[in-house]
Amino acid sequence: MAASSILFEARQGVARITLNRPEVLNSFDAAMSQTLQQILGEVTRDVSLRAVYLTGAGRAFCAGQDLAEATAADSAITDFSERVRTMYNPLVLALRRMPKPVVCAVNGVAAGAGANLALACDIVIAAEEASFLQAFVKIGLVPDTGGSWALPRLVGQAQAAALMLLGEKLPAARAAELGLIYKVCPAAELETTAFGLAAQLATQPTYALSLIKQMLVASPHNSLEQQLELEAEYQGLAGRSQDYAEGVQAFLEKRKPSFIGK
Ligand code: T3D
Repeated sequence: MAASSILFEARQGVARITLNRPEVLNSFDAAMSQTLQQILGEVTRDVSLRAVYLTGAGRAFCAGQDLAEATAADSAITDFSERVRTMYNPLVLALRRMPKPVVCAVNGVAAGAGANLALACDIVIAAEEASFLQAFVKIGLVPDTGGSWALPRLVGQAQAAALMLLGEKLPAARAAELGLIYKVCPAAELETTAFGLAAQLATQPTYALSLIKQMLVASPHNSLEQQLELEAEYQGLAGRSQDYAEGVQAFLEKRKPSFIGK
């Protein structure tokens, strides 16, 4: 396993994952994608890890596909559809289906698949210097890694169209104004702010958080009636959880709840 292209550490109940190919702005080669897929699978199954923190090493978050690998004569994958299906789609699905919150700390430029990987996370906090770039069109490609799904939902058709068709660099502050990301903070505070949030989330009722994630994904497709029914169903599930029993008991006893994530 090319362990060094992805750094992993478990700390305070948080899976701390760092994209680590800073010399190529953490762009993805096939091995890095495979390693990240494997780690996300392990994190999904490990109940002791109750939140995920994703960031990049060096000055960038991620510059998308490694274009040197994509064009190498000896590249293992030559078909672009196959590359998207094997390298990127599984990452998006793993993040969206992760039964625990994922906080993304965008430390620098996030381009192409790198931008859309960030948008597949639940809460995105970016450094003031960071930017988001739907770089695909600049090299004659189309958005992938879920960008054409996430962008219209996050910022509406008009802004999504401009971002995807023009491929212009969007500064982090503007991304926050548009509602593309949660918020921006000074670079020096990014790690403390974003990791702090992940650590806090790791103490919360994880099962309810996982249901909330599913409600958010279902909401844009559902009618009001369908969403009301989903809320009723999930409230039934959450109401049978140990964390609900603890949350109510703690409220009545006027103390802080101690959630176990079940
Ligand atoms: O099968 C398929 O390929 C389909 C899948 C597609 C998924 C995609 O993600 S397609 C989009 C791929 N990404 C891009 O097109 C972005 C390319 N990079 C850039 O446009 C710029 O690097 C940035 C805007 C991200 C940052 O610009 P800047 O000026 O801050 O940095 P730089 O000087 O361009 O890059 C620094 C180094 O990183 C440089 O190497 P060097 O000269 O120092 O040896 C550059 O070549 C390298 N680098 C940056 N991005 C990539 C990369 N190397 C390989 N692949 C990259 N994507």
